Amino acid sequence: MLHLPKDDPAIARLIEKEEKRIETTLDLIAAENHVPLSILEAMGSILNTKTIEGYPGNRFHAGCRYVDEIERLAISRAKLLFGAEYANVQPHSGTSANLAVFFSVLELEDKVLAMSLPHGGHLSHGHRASLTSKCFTFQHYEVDRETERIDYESVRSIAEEFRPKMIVVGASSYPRLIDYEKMAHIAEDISAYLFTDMAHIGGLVAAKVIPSPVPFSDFVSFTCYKTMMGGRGGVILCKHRYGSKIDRAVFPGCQGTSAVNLIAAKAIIFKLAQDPQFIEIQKRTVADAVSLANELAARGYRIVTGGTENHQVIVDLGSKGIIGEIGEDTLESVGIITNRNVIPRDVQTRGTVSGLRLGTAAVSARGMGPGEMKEIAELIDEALINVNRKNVLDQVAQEVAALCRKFPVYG
Ligand code: DSN
Repeated sequence: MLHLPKDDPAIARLIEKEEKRIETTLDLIAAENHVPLSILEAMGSILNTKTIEGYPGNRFHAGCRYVDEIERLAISRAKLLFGAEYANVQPHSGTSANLAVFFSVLELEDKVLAMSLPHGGHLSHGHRASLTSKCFTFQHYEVDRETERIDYESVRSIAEEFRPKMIVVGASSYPRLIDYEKMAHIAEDISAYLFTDMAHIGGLVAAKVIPSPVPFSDFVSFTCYKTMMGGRGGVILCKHRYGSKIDRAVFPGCQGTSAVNLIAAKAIIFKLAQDPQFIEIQKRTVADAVSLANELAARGYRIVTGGTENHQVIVDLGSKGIIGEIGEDTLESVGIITNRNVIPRDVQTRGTVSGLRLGTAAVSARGMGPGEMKEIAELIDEALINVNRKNVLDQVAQEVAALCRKFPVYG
């Protein structure tokens, strides 16, 4: 930073502290990742200047010659990477993308079926706190009580009775693969649109490490900063026949100008995602999650659904008599960054959060593998069984810092 320390020393100092925090802690937040430096360069570049209402070749402000090329590149690379017919790269976020999908083909109060939030769904899938629930009539499906996995027969029977105009599939806290083909059949049989929110798993899908929802869905949304390893912002993929509706729903429907610096970052990660190094990281992300789940299970932690097939490991801390908040705070105190998460069984004991959601995307991007997952599970366990023993927590913190030093984020 050349100029910020002079213009605003307070913010400059806080950025330096945040950089140090990132380097010296283990990021196990399932919705975060460490991005290539080229992404940071693009996001902080001169591209911040341009206002771009409209779409390439049809803007409301002059001077868009180069940014049109950038947006066209982002669109064509997104389509190529995911095998999609149409892409809109302007959404500011995953929730903005989801709003645009809803408003593209639904009328106010239309019926939508989506996954319940405590069972893994997302706020923007019709949670009562979200604008989406005020605009549309949502019903939610849940996971099976025993297996904690989607029960497709139950989804079918709710769908046949409720007759939604759209079915939403995809989750922010669900460690299992989803059978998109089955969901597509359910949607098709009641003439509903199928909309997949793959925000969390976009990078794994891009690398073909897990199955893609794109061939089976009318609409797919995702964000670029989770497994995708890119900058901020969302993307919508859809069948060609919905393209103009999606474009109108994004701009002018839900947004004004988009952010060219973020669109450039999206274009960059869609290029880098074709490199063997990206694919290797995505493979390692899933392998690391499986190792971490196994190592924690071996130490007596109940893993929601019994394991994982993506980057997430959802731990039921109730199996150790700990509430999620204590787990999150204790781990943060030793430099392991996680988030407490409501899990399906919490629905029976309202107000309790007994889950801890872990994600391996960032530690795998840092180069860590199965040996480190064993070490991380040991460190998590050591901290959580000693929540009130400061001397033990101090020792664990030192070991976390040593592990981080061996795997620098930016060297
Ligand atoms: N959707 C939120 C999460 O999963 O944590 C943030 O992206």
